[in-house]
Amino acid sequence: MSDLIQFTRDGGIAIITINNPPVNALSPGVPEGIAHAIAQANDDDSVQAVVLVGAGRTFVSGADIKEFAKMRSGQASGTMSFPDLLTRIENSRKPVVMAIHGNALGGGLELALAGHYRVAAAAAQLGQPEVKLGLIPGAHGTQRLPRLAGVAKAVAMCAEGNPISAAEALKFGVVDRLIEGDLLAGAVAFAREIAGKPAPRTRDRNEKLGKPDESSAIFAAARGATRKKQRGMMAPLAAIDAVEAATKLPFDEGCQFERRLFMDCLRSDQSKALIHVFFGEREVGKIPDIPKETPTIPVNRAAVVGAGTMGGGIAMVFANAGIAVLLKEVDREALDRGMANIQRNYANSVARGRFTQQFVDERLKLIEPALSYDGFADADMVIEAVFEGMALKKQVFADLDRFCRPGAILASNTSTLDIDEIASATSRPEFVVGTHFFSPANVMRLLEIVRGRKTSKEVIATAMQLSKKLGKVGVLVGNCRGFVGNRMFHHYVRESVFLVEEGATVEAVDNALCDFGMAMGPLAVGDLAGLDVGWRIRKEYRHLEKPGVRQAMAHDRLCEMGRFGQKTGAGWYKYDAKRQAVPDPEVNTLVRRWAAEAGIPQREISTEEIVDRCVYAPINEGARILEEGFALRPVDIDIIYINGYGFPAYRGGPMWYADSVGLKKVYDRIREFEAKHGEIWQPAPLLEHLAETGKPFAEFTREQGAMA
Ligand code: 3H9
Repeated sequence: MSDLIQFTRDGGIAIITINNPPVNALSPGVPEGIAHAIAQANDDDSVQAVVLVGAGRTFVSGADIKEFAKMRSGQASGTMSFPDLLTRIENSRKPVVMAIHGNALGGGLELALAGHYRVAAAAAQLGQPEVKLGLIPGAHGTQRLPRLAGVAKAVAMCAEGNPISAAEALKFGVVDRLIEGDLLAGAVAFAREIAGKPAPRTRDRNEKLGKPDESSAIFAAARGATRKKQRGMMAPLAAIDAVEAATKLPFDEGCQFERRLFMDCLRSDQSKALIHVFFGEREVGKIPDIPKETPTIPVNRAAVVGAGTMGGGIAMVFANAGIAVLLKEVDREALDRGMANIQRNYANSVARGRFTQQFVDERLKLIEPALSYDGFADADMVIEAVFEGMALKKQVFADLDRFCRPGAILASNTSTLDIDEIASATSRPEFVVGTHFFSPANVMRLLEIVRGRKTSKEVIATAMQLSKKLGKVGVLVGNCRGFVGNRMFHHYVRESVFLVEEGATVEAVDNALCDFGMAMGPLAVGDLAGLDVGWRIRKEYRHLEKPGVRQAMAHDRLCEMGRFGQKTGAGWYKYDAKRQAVPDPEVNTLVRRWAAEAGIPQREISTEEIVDRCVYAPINEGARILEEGFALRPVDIDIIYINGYGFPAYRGGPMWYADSVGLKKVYDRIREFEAKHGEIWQPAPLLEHLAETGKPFAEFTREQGAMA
């Protein structure tokens, strides 16, 4: 028996333990080891039943995702196919009880479904998350799950990819019993109960499949919801097709159908991109000069300065993670308004079923409103979220330096300002760091962690660790204007406005980018965030603009008219009382007039040009950021843009997307734009170099840079 699989006995019960840390993935050797152990149990007359369990913190979290590249090229390293193992388990003469704790995900759940019985610890999670990797269950999951859970539940689990709790799994018949206390002891006791009785094979349990016609409404509704909620993704639709096949085809034919779809998905660009994102989200947590063992500072109490939209959202993020937080404002009216916003946000979450009232009541107790710095001395970390102006921020940091205890982390939520200059207002720049949350802070997953020149490694390690606790993806960035995300986004917005000024309609620009897969069009995003925000920043930095270089102007003109976006009922679009966008022909007319005054020639603009300009402009800037060292790796940029700016994960992020288009092609197109539109399109030297040498961003490695 290999080290990956252990075979032990408890009287007449054989116990097979999978031991492949950290998550017991089905790496090469695991299926072979299980098959060998099942054969051993069947060969031994004294074995009455088998329990299969995971060692460590989990059952099995799925196929080994690192193996997929080999599988794609037909060079899988294992000697046994996983689906074949499942058939052997199902055909075992000795009944097999799957004992689940931690996660049974993907291939892990498929393994469990092939057993004759399943028992689970109360905290276990079960799911088919393959669609999140651009795949579908590839080892009979779409065929066995509906036989246990029913068609509707199986469709939801396979197409949406979200796990269910053990209690829900029990309710839907995926699990036969919940075990309190010691799982293995409970599973062995269960195995003794069922030993010697006829063991049900999941493949034979057809009662819940119903008649094909009965389920057609379920499949139609699932396809409709998928096209809306997972726009542009192919795997969820394939998953629905595969579950539908379970209702129409005999088991083995259904499995073959599933396999074909699985392989199609595995070879797709979407799956390659989503797997890149999966590993990328873990990679960004690894900072080359800050090892895992770096000590961190415990954060048990926090404080937030500023109870505006961002400050209130940040306070909620801490409260949601169970961390008590003080929320300070300068006057009673602003504080009350901030607390009322928080209460309204929580009430909406209860109404939408995201949180229970009890959860919300407990969270609200953790947020303590404050009008002074009293109590700040007890905070382990303070996040400043005041108005975006350097003078004010420096004043706040000077105050924090006086009121906070030595060793407390002082963080700024600035989205553009120089973190070193902010830190210079304190006597402890090594404890100052940028924590750039994205709006709405309690929803958006991204947290840009800005490394100042003097920020200590302990403070960075703490911020990275804390981001996980807060449910965020923390990405370390260097201290440049706009950091990584906003620095790139600036180029994206600029192009979208230029395109409108050159003759594209507002709707044409937004639709083109939505069709590309962006969560929203750039102009609609401007309306949501408030056009005045960028306007104010542009005014602050006007002195840095290079004379003679074209600047986008239409959004500033709209602001001059008081059209700030959703909050004023009009921006690029008009908004009704429910903040639904309605196209406003007047805007297109106004822009035509402003363009004529500015002498900008008007023309027909293709969808292709809209997408290329809006996507390649931030990619070009991303290349500069990478070369200058303000992002550690291309994947850091991808994770930022996906989680903070709505870039479609199934395209892998902007840098991955550029690689998939081919950097030479991207470079040539940028050169075309440069010839037409001038120096703002000058290719980044790194892009030029890679295009000329035929290399992708993915092969870029840094020897030095701003954060090295
Ligand atoms: C599938 O099963 C297809 C089937 O239908 C069969 C087809 C034939 N493989 O996330 P963490 C690594 S598709 C390889 O930080 P957590 C991860 O990269 C698969 N590696 O821990 C990390 O490595 P490192 C369906 C994996 O506690 C380390 O383990 N399954 C895998 O926050 C720790 O991971 C899924 O999609 C894997 N399957 O979260 C589940 N999983 O330390 C994917 C993890 O070097 N996994 N690693 O950075 C997860 O969702 C989370 O990892 C999990 C644990 C919730 C399990």
